[in-house]
Amino acid sequence: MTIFRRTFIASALASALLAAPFAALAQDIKPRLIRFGYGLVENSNQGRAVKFFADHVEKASGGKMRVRAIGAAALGPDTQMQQALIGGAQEMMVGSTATLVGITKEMALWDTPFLFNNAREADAVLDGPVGQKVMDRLQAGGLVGLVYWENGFRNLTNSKRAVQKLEDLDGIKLRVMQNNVYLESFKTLGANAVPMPFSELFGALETKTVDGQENPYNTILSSKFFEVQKYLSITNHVYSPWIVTVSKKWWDQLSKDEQNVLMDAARASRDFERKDTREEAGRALAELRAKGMQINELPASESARMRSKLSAVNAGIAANVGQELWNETQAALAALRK
Ligand code: TK8
Repeated sequence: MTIFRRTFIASALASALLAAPFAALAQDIKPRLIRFGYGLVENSNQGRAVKFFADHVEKASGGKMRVRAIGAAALGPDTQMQQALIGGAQEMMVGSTATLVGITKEMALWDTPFLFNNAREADAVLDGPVGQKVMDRLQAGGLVGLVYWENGFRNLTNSKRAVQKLEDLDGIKLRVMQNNVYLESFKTLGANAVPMPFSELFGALETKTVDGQENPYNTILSSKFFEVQKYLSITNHVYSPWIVTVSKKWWDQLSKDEQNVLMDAARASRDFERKDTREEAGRALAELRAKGMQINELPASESARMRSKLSAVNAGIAANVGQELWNETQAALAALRK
């Protein structure tokens, strides 16, 4: 027998011995199922980005990790999904940072009116050390934050009248996210602010339980708010991020490789989502006009009044998130504006 043959037999024997238990094992290893919940409809910037993430994960893991994307708040509104993640009953979600303040008070930083002047500033701060610091605080609450996506600059819609000046908001019943900064901000502006989960919003607008709401153009379009709202007033009063989160309970059970697959896919989805969202926002306004919405831009003088009135909430936010974090954010912005 040649050396070659002997080695061949030995290795064939070894594989035969190994193959039996391995085959049994392979059958036991079902793909890891990731239930990924979100609030908007499938045909939205949020839905498209979740789909992108899902495809990326399946490809990168060779099918060993599967993402089941569940949109339209079918797993419940943001706050309910957050609790499911913390308890380990759901693996992932994407939602507004604003609804996370009950878990991580520092998230209120992103609710600061007029914090960012443009998307470049938002990307730099959210993806930089300040954004990371705020995201890391989620871990103490049982969540792992992966990346920020763009929800976008928010604008006002309502069924009563065009908002041309601050006084036009008087008495308008305006749905806001379940978040104190939003509540205070719109009370300060004279509206009758009503906190409500996003999943109830369309119905509330339709039945006139509320007169208006505020969200980026993309959402006004994808959620068909144009069907129940006549006026759109361009205010850009705050930049709103979304954040992709994972159940920490579940994350801690993953291998380093599996965690890396999710992190890489999250980063790729962030780039995809921001590009897609910005492209859509660019044409959404024209589409909303074509759908019959009456659109007005707030005159510069009123915009300035709005800004100065809203600055009254800043001290409260700084105290709440911590003066040090507030100062760090302002310093980062000052550096970007130099
Ligand atoms: C979608 C929400 C939405 C947010 C809101 O689940 O609640 O108004 O802007 O994007 O997170």
